[in-house]
Amino acid sequence: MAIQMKRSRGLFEEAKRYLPGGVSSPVRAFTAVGGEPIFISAGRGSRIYDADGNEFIDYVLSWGPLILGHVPPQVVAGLKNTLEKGTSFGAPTELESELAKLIVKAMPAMEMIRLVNSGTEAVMSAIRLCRAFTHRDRIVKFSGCYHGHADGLLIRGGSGLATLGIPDSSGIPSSYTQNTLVAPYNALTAVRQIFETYPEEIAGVIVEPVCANMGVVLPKEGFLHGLHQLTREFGALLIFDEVVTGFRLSYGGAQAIYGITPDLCCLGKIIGGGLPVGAYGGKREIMEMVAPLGPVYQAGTLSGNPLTMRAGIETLKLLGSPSVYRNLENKAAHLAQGIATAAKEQDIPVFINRLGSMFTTFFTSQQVVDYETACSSDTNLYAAYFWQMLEGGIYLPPSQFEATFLSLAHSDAEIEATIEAARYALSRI
Ligand code: HOZ
Repeated sequence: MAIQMKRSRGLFEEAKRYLPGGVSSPVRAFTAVGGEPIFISAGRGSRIYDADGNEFIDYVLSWGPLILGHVPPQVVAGLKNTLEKGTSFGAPTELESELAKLIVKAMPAMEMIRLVNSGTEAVMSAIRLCRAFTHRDRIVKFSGCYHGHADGLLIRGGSGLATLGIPDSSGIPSSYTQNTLVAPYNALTAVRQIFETYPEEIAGVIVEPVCANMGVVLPKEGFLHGLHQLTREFGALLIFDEVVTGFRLSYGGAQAIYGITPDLCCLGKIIGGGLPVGAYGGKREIMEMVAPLGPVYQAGTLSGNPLTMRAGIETLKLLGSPSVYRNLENKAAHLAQGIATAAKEQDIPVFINRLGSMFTTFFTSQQVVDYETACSSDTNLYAAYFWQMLEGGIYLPPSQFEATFLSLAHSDAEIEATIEAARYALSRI
């Protein structure tokens, strides 16, 4: 039975008249899976409801921030209370320190933080700071790692670029990217070669410690430690982009799991509890270079606004107990195993990369360890799977190169229903 999409289609036609591609962010247009997007009208717990009245179990969760599910009561109550007192002052409030304190306590690498409005802004500012601190210009990034859409980083960046098959964005002067050096993810030897070519010119290495934006790809043993060592050896900084993984993989993020202290770290998503947010932070001596203390300028009218701060504080408070992450781990492990078994039953080769509550089902028989192997996936098969799952009431990311997320609101019964839906979907593609 086909889901109803009449109203969504009408809304999409209307949206396309005013918004490029009808969307505010490219992957939402469903280009990679064909067809047209559903328009969401509401969310509650693990569920979303679209404009045609269809109901789905949501595994996108606003691309990661909603680890508690939609409209968690404590966050909503906090937001209502704060809303009545004013939404933005462009002046300091107590809430900023309260959120900062929670973050600094959870991630000791961040001795001080600066709050911004998106992950893109956090990364862009961290790179500026990294260059100022080291008095060097070159940055190393990895193909398939996405660090937002700042000019200098849109080279072989995963996520929407991978989804749409765009290697580098147009509109960026080559002078903006000439200092960006790209290595394959998980390839330590290539990174050493780059350092040996430019021994005194590399300001820093930026990495998603666990990739979420070429689909989920895990670091090989020793890769992150190797990066840490190389940056020590050559006097560069190590920047972890934990916009997705911070407070997602564990309360202390990927850095706590792998036992690495980056020099700078970028956050977003979960720390805003579903409202627009970003943050960058690191060692005190580095952060003290940020204006007004130091010469690195960065500012924002809505940065640290009370609503976002309140949503972030309430969210982090609810994530404080280790049982939260055990619970997420158990559910996600069961779901990923269920999908793997269903695929095996149908003789469909899939490779599932998972850590904690995020995973990707790659339609490939290869092990996915980097962007190249991620690209070995059969994206047509993924698209067919996506639509079958949607028909079955399951909303997955509309791209092979994104992560599937779970929340605390997903019940065991919903996980079972999802496995059942996957079994049926895989038998039909
Ligand atoms: N490519 C983004 C997530 N990795 C999608 C953001 C969005 O469309 O909201």
